[in-house]
Amino acid sequence: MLLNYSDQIVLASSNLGKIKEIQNILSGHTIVTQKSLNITEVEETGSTFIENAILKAKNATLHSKLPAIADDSGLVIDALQGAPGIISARYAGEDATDLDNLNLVLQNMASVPDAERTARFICVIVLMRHAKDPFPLIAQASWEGKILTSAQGSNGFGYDPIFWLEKENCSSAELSPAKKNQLSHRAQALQQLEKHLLSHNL
Ligand code: ITT
Repeated sequence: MLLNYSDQIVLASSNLGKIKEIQNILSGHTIVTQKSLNITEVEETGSTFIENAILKAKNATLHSKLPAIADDSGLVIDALQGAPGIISARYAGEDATDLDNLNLVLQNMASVPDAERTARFICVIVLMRHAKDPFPLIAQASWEGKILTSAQGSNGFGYDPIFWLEKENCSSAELSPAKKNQLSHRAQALQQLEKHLLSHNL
């Protein structure tokens, strides 16, 4: 099945921060959200980013009969043995806010020295053309940083205020949205996806 730039693609996400970034980065495509099609979220029962991204994309393409893109992402912190990882969105509990999650990371990192505060954002993007697509397009990327000892900056979402970027000398919440959309894990994964689309002639 061919995927043309004019085709609608469903975005299998309910996270407004992600939706805004993905719509900006994929501005050449026609993106509709799963919410606008009344598609309910699927439970993220996988134990890896890739499994959860496939679950989300499959659910959205099944119910919309349109190609679907999903993003499963999170923060992986070395000193916390990879936590919050795949449960980044619900680290402090099922109904936790971004602020609750961020504060729990700060608390759990309180005694960790600077040199051991290394971390990365991970993003896995999956595009499925239909629910039985045997060859989903998959792109994954990471973005290296360090965990700050207190929040700074107000752009972005999630853990951006505590994610320090050595090269940029600021937190990812202090980057402009345009700059974050050039550098981030999500930006890198979506650039790869565009390359896959071109190289597979899709
Ligand atoms: P959907 O499944 O509906 O897309 P979600 O928020 O539940 O939304 P995930 O399960 O992929 O999505 O969890 C991603 C979490 O990781 C997100 O809620 C943030 O806490 C964090 N995260 C991912 N990308 C981020 C970014 O660019 N900046 C800050 N935090 C990010």
